[in-house]
Amino acid sequence: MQYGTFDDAAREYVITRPDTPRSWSNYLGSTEYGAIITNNAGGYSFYKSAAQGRFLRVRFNNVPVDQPGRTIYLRDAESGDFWSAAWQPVGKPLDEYKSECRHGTAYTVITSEYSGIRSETTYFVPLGHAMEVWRVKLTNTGKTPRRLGAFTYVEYANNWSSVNDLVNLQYSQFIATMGVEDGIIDHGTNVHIPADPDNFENADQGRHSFLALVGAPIAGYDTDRTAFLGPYGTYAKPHILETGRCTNSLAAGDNVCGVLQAEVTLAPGETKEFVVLMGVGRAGAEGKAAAKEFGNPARVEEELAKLKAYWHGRLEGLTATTPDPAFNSMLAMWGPFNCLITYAWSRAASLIYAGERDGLGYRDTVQDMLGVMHAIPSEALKRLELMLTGQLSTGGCMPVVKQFAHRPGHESVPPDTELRSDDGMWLFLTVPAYIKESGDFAFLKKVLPYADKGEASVLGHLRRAIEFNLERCGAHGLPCGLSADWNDCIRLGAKGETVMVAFQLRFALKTYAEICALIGEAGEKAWADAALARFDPLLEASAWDGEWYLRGFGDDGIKYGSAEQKEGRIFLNTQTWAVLSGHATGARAGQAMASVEKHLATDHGVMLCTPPFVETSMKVMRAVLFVPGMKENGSIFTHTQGWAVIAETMLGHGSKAYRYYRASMPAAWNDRAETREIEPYVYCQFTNAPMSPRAGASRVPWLSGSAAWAYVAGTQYVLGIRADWQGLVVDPCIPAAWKGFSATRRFRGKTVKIDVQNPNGVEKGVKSLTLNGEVLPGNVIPADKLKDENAVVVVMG
Ligand code: IFM
Repeated sequence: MQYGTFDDAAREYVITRPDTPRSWSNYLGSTEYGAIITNNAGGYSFYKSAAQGRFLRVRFNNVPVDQPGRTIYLRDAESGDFWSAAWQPVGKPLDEYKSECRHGTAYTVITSEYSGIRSETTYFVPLGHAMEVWRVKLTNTGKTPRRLGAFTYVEYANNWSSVNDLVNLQYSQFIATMGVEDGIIDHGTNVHIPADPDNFENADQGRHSFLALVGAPIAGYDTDRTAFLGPYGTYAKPHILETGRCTNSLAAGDNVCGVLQAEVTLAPGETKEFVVLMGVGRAGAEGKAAAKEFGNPARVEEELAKLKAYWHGRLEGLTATTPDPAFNSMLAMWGPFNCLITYAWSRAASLIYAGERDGLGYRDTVQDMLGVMHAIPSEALKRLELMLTGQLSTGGCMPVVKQFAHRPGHESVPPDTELRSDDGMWLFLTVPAYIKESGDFAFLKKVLPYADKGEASVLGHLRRAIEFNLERCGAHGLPCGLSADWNDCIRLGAKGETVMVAFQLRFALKTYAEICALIGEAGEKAWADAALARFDPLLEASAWDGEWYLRGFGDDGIKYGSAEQKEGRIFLNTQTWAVLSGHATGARAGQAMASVEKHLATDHGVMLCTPPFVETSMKVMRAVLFVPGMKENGSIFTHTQGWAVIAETMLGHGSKAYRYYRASMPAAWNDRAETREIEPYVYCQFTNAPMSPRAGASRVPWLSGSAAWAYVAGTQYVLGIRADWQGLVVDPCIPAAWKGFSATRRFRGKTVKIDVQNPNGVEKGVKSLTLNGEVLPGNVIPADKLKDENAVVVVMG
């Protein structure tokens, strides 16, 4: 079943049926002012942090999940009939009510047609502003004049701590104070204590937000939720919509809302527009200034155009057209947009991440940067530096770097048992990704503090990360798992060993040696080479199970991910990372990946492990906590799909790699959206595996490691366009049936247009590469040969 279509030219997803299986959301704003909006205008808004800067309430896991939101109620003054400008919350019958939602690049447009009135509401956050704009256009499509009431409804969080707002009611119900100044609503919390704008995390400060409506006469307001909804009213049937007139209630304590009532008269065929402005600050100051600035429709239009240009620019690091329209839709917008949003909000704000967590998880954040490096290398550099200062002088990493409170050089060191064995290993992907993208080798010499004490060059940080794991090995000489490796549900502790991190460590040593060779650090290279020479035989001796690689060893010697076991006999990650790390090559790599196909591949992608855990003790294998086939207990964990795809491309299997890629690609499920249930335009944390009663249903959309790895796998390994130390590599690995594809890549300030031809239907291999008419050897385009505009022709064969 299909609920919408991709409009690639506009970079929008167009939802034509509002009754989607779940609320399908989009992100507005920036890390200064964030907002989540759904296809029915549900969602919430926050200043800097969904956890500590919440001022618009959503009641998580509500029915439906996105309410309350940003509602505009419309009411016919003659008949008293009322509806909402998005299908919900009023929910008129769909044979009388038509709607369309266009989710775009940080804006959403919702149109409706009901009873001869067309509405179009555009929601966005102007660049550089801590406020959102709702531009509302109303058109009378009928033959008689109409008198309408338009009512905004937002429900405020009483406390800017989202948890306090929803849970600590004995406090938060008694701290809100509402006011109205010049027709602008002022929502105040703790208003008798001073603001402390330089100390964002100080919860004890007075704060305000405003709500204004400009462009139509205001007939009244309500700020008391009970006055508006009525004690037994609902969002679908508010008391005031039945009476037709606001009561000008000024709430103090209890629950507070923002209702502004505007009167709009429309002649047949006439269109009128007004603008609603909601943002951070006082009604009398920031509210008034916003109303003055945005009272003019041309100004609103100009800001919207600026916003689109800004985001489209961010998406243009790479554009491509392939024979697969679904892949094209992901490449045109949703793949890179998903990466940029995940990079911005980490795991802090969605309809699932409900604002209880803040801060940047180490491993997630370092991986998220991989998906945006080609688009925003200088921004990503700042984040990378922050994360390097989250590394401890022991080489381990703070599990979470608190971006509002992080104090490099002064953090206390958590015990080893709270550290993750993999955290520092991700730096060996992201530091090279930055240098390859920018050519900035000097970064390796930049000195940055450790989180607790001392400092080192970036190269020194990398060495320390390797040493951390080399110094913490178990009985087989492999790294200890500590509180988790990539898998949060595998707790191998200070003695049990992780084969996944063993492969990552191998990758780290190889990469470190490569970097040192490039910058002439011969001694360091020799150190890494020697460690690698000792490490490979250890892996060979202990990690191979016969047909695939083990997952790890418990401190009691139990082998996880072994054919000897009844549950969790084979895991995906150690097969893919054996190949990615360069440890498994040739027949051995082929055998490991053949086992993946035989035991783990499904129509939705490759399962994390099988069979799922039911009886295994949870001491180490905490996946047993989950329903079989969900999350770490054997689901199709989307984050890991990219690694399977990359491994297959490294083996030259273009058709199989793309089969895996497409299986978990959201757009490929657009015409079967009822199976996946979530947004068909974004990645998710996992899809239920066949053994789950919810097989095929996907969960935790938007924010996960999946976005970055899917983007890296699709663009850098399927299309094969990736930055390298000295230039841009073009090394496609595609389905034999593809006759070619074209792409444009921005690289170190230059534009490179690439035309890939595959006349003989091969899956991998570059026969010739021509740059601006000059035939070059191999598949690397040297950076120093690039002009401002370049034409590259690659013939596969
Ligand atoms: O790797 C983790 C990630 O850090 C958070 N979500 C789950 C993944 C697998 O456990």
